Amino acid sequence: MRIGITCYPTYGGSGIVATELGLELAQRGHDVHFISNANPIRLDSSLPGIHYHEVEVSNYPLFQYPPYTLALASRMFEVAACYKLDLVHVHYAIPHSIAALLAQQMTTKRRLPFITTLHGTDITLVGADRSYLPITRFSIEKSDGVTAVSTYLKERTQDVFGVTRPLEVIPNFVNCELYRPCVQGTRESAVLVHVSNFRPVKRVLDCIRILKHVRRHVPARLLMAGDGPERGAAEMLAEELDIAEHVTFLGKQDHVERLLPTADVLLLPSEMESFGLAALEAMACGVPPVATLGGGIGELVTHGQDGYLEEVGDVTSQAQRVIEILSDPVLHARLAAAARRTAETRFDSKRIIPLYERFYTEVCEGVRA
Ligand code: GMT
Repeated sequence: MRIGITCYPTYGGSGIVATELGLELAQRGHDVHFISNANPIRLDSSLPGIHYHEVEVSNYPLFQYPPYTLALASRMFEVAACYKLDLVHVHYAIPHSIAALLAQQMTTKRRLPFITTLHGTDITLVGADRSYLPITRFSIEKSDGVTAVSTYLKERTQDVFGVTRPLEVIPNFVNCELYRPCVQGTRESAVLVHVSNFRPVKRVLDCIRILKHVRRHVPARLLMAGDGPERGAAEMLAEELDIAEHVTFLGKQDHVERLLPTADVLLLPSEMESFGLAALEAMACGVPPVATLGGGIGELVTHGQDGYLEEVGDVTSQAQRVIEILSDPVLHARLAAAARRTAETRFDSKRIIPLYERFYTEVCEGVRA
């Protein structure tokens, strides 16, 4: 098939999922055209079957806000026409879904179906903002197919927007050949890792507080991978709690598959995760997550079996779980093996990509609406 993919090209779960999906589809013989305002991170557009089309947004002084959605719709329309795309698949509803709807309406000579994949904050935060709610609901209703990355997100979408149209759950995936455990050498201290875009919803300050608790019982250090608005506050807190020398802020990382296997535990203390891709990537590397209850993460992590889930904000309980894991090598090995097994048996890209392929075929045949 010839597939157009639009996503946010920056660091963030939806862009990563879209990019990995495109790369996997290209490997399976599809022709994949990324349409975005920058080359998505993790995308090597020189690979066979991968194409990248940049969206230029003119910044005419009259425009207080450059009309990106219109530029994107125009580019989608052009790419769809020139490369005879069979469908357009947009990741993150706002504003990509509306741009795809415009491109579809501009394509008058044939049918150009589009699929919207809902990722999380497009529904839970941004989509539920009064100013975006009607247009997000409209674009969901007008999509030829809609997928959500968890059952939780599907149900939130139904509740928040009152949509009755079918929503398909296709969970996120991980390439278990790329993300895999590595043999640990002996170390002086245990390694905790956190990977995110450091937005308030991630509660990165809790990672620092957890480390403070943990270090009262076990020597440990914390690797903070990523960047974003809360990084400065996290750096300050590490100083205030007198543990700055045990926290390393790595900034944005292009190869988390090399970083994750070096850790013992992943911290994911988020306010809410519709799925929790960072947890899945860690699990594939045999790194058990200590994460928070609520959202869709319970569809991935089974408490006590392949990781732990505690209440949001309860840093004492989260730290206690970390201490348990780090103090008991047998427990750690059991959780690590189970985490890897979960990734392999339920979320490996080999299992999930065919679900997208089948969905594409059904949408193109008009079976889904
Ligand atoms: O809000 C973010 O953290 C970024 C966001 C995105 O769309 O880039 O992440 C969401 O999508 C990921 C991929 O599907 C999910 O794994 C994350 O759980 C989800 N984030 C939230 O729900 C907060």
